[in-house]
Amino acid sequence: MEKLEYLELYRQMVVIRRLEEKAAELYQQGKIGGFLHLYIGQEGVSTGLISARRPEDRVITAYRDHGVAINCGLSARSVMAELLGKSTGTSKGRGGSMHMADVTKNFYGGHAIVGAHLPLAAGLAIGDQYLETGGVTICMFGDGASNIGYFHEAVNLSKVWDLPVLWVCENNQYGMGTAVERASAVSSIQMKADGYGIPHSGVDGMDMMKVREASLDAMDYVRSGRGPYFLEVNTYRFRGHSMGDPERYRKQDEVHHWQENDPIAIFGKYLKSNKLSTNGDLVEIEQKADAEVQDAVEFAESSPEPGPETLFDDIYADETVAR
Ligand SMILES: Cc1ncc(C[n+]2csc(CCOP(=O)(O)OP(=O)(O)O)c2C)c(N)n1
Ligand SMILES: [Mg+2]
Repeated sequence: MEKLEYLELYRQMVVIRRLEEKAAELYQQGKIGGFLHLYIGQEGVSTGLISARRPEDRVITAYRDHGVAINCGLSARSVMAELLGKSTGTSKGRGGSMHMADVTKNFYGGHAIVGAHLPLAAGLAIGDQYLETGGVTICMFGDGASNIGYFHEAVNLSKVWDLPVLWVCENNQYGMGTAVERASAVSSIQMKADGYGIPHSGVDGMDMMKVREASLDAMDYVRSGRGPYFLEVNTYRFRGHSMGDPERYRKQDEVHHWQENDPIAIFGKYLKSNKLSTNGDLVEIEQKADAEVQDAVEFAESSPEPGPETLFDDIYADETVAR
């Protein structure tokens, strides 16, 4: 990578962090409705992973999706407007936090039902295999999703048909308030791939560069036509499952231990020790990120809500568009 590409990845991580800190504030002010699941602490996962994709590769994820949206190239403005339910949002204000999406950027959302998007990922991959586009589908999901039937159906068929899909489990140690070992027969989630004959590996998700390297290798494997690959990324969410989680299931010492391995700080240190940036460069990026987020809030707050006349839009596909 060139120096500017490294700095761009730092920028993405900081924008995600600042955008979500702001979203938490707006939620507390009652400006965001519904659920709000923050990605804070996990930014290194999607940033490293999506830096390894080519434009033809598709991305699909669960409801902890704001960061993934930013990494896929959706603007801070459109993400913030969606959070506020405004018509200028990525899903015209109809989806909210859990339903960011933009197919023009090959980002297929944003899915609220745990595990339900894994069969959709297999479907996207069948399309690419059939049309020989060379595209790979990157499917991100949580540790909790690996206990769901959909997971097993989709992962199994992906190997039966050798689909071009990269399964990425973000093991953040908990599914809501339940620790992995209380819900999963194996706490190393990647072992589940053995049951379906799919090669797998694990990587430290707090180190964005390690995630990027592991993702580049995994994407090469899938792109070569050898079928699916399974990557487990070990990570941690610094905040509760969603806003209002009293977090009685984990100790503050544990949270602090992980916070000491902040993915943004780790990457900042990497940039400086490899002489890819100075402290001044990083401060400048952080200030620009603050300004970008502030602009996104102003844009979202001044945008209109979806009009009642649009209530029945987007319920059925337009036949002419679908073809
Ligand atoms: C089928 C289904 N069952 C239960 C829920 C409620 N639920 C929402 S999030 C969640 C935990 C999922 O944990 P994980 O997959 O590890 O993702 P994380 O929140 O840690 O990112 C549950 C059980 C749901 N949304 N869908
Ligand atoms: Mg989890």
